[in-house]
Amino acid sequence: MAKNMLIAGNWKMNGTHADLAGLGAFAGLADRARDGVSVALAVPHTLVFSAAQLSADTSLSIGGEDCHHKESGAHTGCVSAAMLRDAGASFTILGHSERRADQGESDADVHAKAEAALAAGLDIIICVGETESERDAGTAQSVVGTQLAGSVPDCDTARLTIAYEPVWAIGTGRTPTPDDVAAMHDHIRAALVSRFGEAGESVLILYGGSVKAANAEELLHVSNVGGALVGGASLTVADFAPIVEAA
Ligand code: G2H
Repeated sequence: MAKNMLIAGNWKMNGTHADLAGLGAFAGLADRARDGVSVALAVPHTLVFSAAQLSADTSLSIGGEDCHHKESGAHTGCVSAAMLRDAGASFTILGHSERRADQGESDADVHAKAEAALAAGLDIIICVGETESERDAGTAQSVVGTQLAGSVPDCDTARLTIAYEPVWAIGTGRTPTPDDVAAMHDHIRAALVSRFGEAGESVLILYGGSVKAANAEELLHVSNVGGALVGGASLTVADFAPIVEAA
């Protein structure tokens, strides 16, 4: 039986309202995806409301790329989970390595944000992944295990997705071998089952890092890969479509 999958785009700090002219084509991909395949797009905060309005009544889910851990207050420049929800988001990415690196987000920060997002009604995609030096040192699995333990809150696992994104593969065009992806996804699955019991078996574990048309088919069929988190190749429907179709 074909497995359930999520193909999620992550526009990062890209896109203006002019780019939403193509959103109908993304929604069309979601509507035409095979049974069991969900399609989502995380967009900059400025686009969430319009993207959610434009994709209402389609199968495309719109989400944010981060949220603050507090509901409201004196946090200039920040956006709360409730604000994302109010704008029409149904999920948010949390703990992306770019935020862990650029904003110094810790596992505890991601944990607090995740609890806030869930409380506001957002589903969560929590990102984990090792750096190149950690992989070279042979500590990739323990690094990812620590990130999982510290970042993932106790929660309804139906609202939780994990994205494994090796930092050295993000935006570089380099990807781990299918065997390396399988080893890490199996490791993450074991950690989820140990933490959540049988419920941990059905949490989707996405692979992220330079996913594109040329490697999607191979990566999506690896053991315990439940979809992809796609950055650069989610910016145009022409690049994104073959990835959805490979799922
Ligand atoms: C990893 C990924 C999306 P890209 O960050 O989250 O980006 O596909 O550009 O490597």
